[in-house]
Amino acid sequence: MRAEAPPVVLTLAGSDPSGGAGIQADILTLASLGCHPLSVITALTVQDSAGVHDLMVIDADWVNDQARLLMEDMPVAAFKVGLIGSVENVAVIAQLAADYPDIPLILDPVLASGGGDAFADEDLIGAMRDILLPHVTVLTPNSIEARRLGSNDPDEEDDLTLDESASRLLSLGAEYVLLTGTHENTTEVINTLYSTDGTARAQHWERLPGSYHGSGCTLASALAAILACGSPMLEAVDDAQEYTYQTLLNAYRPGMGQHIPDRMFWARETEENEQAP
Ligand code: PXL
Repeated sequence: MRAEAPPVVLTLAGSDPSGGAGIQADILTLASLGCHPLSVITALTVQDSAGVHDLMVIDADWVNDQARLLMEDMPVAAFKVGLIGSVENVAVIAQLAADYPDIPLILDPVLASGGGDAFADEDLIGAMRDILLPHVTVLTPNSIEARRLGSNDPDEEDDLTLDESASRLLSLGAEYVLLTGTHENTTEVINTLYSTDGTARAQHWERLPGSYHGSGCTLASALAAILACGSPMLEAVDDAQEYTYQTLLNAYRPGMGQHIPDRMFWARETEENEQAP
């Protein structure tokens, strides 16, 4: 028996039975990076690697009960939040975060599936803005999510620069914003970490040719895992991006839809490690 348990990370997210995104992506990522994953399901989807067919949101009392029981049992080192599903679930998660203010919370603001199906309406987005963002340690929006969350006026949204969106998200209460640039029209993918001290740190990544399912869930979970393991913020942001990039380089296509990042790339047999003594 091992004396010490690995760091425990609690993810609250939706189920993607295809194993590409959602809580399944979180569990794989957290385990791959050496953490013990706790998983509270906020919603079920009917989905394959090509797209989402249906969504059933879990009752907020059930979300609360799942999380609260675990919090009494185990010391949680980080929270990761993905698809939330309802205003009531936002309130449950905000109260959980308020009751455990020392636990870092990484929020991937999932507003739509990769295929564009809506996962959040204006009320839900408003609740995230007003009651959840004040508890967020790192928000990890893509550029579309950053513009939507950063503006409550759809006419203004398209004109909003990424710097302005990020600065609004910081002023709404997020401590850091790691804004990913996959959807922008740039040769390389530019991810930028904005922080409340006014700094912005951009990192450039090779733009890979495929279409991937679950890269955002992977990045946010990797960040939660690496922070839970004790890395300081800037190092954790570097390492989470590097890990995600490796999962995309090793992505595979098990079905007829998108590629799935290989969160366990290091555990696959390659010719190299087969030959190792
Ligand atoms: O990738 C965003 C995402 C998050 N969570 C669930 C999803 C998806 C995308 O389809 O289904 C449950």
